[in-house]
Amino acid sequence: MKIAIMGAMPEEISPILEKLGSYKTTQYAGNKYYESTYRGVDLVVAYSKIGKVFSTLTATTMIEHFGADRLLFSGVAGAISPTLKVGDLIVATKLSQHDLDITAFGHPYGYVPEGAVFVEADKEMIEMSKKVASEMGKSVQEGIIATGDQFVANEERKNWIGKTFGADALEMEGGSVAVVCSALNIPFFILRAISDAADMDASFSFDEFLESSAKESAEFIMKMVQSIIENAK
Ligand code: 3QA
Repeated sequence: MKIAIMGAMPEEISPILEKLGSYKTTQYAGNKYYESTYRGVDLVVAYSKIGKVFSTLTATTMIEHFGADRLLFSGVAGAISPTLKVGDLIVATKLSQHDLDITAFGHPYGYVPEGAVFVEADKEMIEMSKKVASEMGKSVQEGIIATGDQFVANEERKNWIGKTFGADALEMEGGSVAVVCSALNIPFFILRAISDAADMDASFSFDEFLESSAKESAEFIMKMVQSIIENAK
């Protein structure tokens, strides 16, 4: 077993690296990859840089180059659902690309031929996250995450994404990581802690809460990793 843990920004993985303590660093394709063992299991950790393209590269690299056989994403997101507040955790049930648009040909938003509007995350790990949450005394919402190459700081755009995809939160990497993992048959789990509400105050809220929310997410991800390892024994 080799578990990949990825984020998009340094802030999203630094709490994980701190927890690991020691690791081996490898430079590959313009990113740094950190390899370590945790409770006897191999891990590879990295941040991709922001957006769908960089996250695609990193997810693919973790699987194809480093040999990861499952992938967990930890990071922050903008809330769409009014029930999600700063610091709250959301587990993605399925993900879509909100900026993928060939609707001129009569296709729905987020769809291209031979693709799918939604990619579903691994059901076992979602199930497991409920147990982990209750053990931690935390509440975790499940929901749909929409991904696109935009930092959304606009109520109208956010509402459109919510309505069009039934999405509860939005970010810039989950949908592309989902496509990679699904194509390569790698079970994946995408967790985000809310940093902002994707509205006109989003950039200020993001700056204020990136670190604390990223930490919330990372802490939960490490408990998930522990649980995965326990389960495999
Ligand atoms: C935003 C990060 C990107 O990796 C996606 C955060 C939180 N709130 C969001 C929102 N819209 C879209 N995505 C998000 N992540 C990068 S821009 C800031 C870069 O600062 C999730 C996310 N409202 C760099 C300093 O100049």
